[in-house]
Amino acid sequence: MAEIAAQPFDFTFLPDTIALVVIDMQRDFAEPGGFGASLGNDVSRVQAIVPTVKKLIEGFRTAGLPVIHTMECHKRDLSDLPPAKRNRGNPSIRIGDEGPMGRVLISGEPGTAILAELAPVAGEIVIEKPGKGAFYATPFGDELKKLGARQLVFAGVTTEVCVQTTMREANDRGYECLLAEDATESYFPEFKAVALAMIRAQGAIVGWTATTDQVLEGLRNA
Ligand code: C5J
Repeated sequence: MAEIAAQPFDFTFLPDTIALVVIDMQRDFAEPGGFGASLGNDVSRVQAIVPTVKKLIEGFRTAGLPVIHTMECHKRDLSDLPPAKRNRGNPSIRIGDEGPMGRVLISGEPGTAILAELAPVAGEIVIEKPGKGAFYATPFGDELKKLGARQLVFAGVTTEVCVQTTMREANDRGYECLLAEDATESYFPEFKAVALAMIRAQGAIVGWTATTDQVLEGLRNA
């Protein structure tokens, strides 16, 4: 067993069964004119973590370990977009509408793409998901089983929405989950802080947290 120095205590893993899951590092959440900005959010907070997410991805690639990317998006005919999701809130443009980067959060549109700096390389799994959690209505669970993954390191956005939802779903399915604290971000700093605290509370009730450097050091020592 190898270890990553983490909170609330060290995270143990087998080098053969660990994978990185990068949640929704899409232009729509990180760039002006996208879905995140349309809800009134400051997207510069998401842009700021890009170099750290890149470093984490490169560490997994260098170690020959799997990297899985998720994208929140919907079919062109909106058949997987419940009206309750489309009509929620008061965005300046709604999911499926034409925006400055194409149709908002629609599969294949420019704004839906993963940021160029973090783009998947050949062979990496990309999961398109219509919900906040990556297991709902996707092949994510089957892909994890095929990989034989048991421990998952998480990065991406936003901490308290898609990242936390997916971590909780994974935790309930028996995966041991660690969130890279500096490779995740929220539009609301206070929500990020509370989400990290919730995850590791009560003896890692949802999972562990560690910095990207701690994760990479654990991989190097494995
Ligand atoms: C949101 C996400 N916040 N990826 N999506 O709508 O967290």
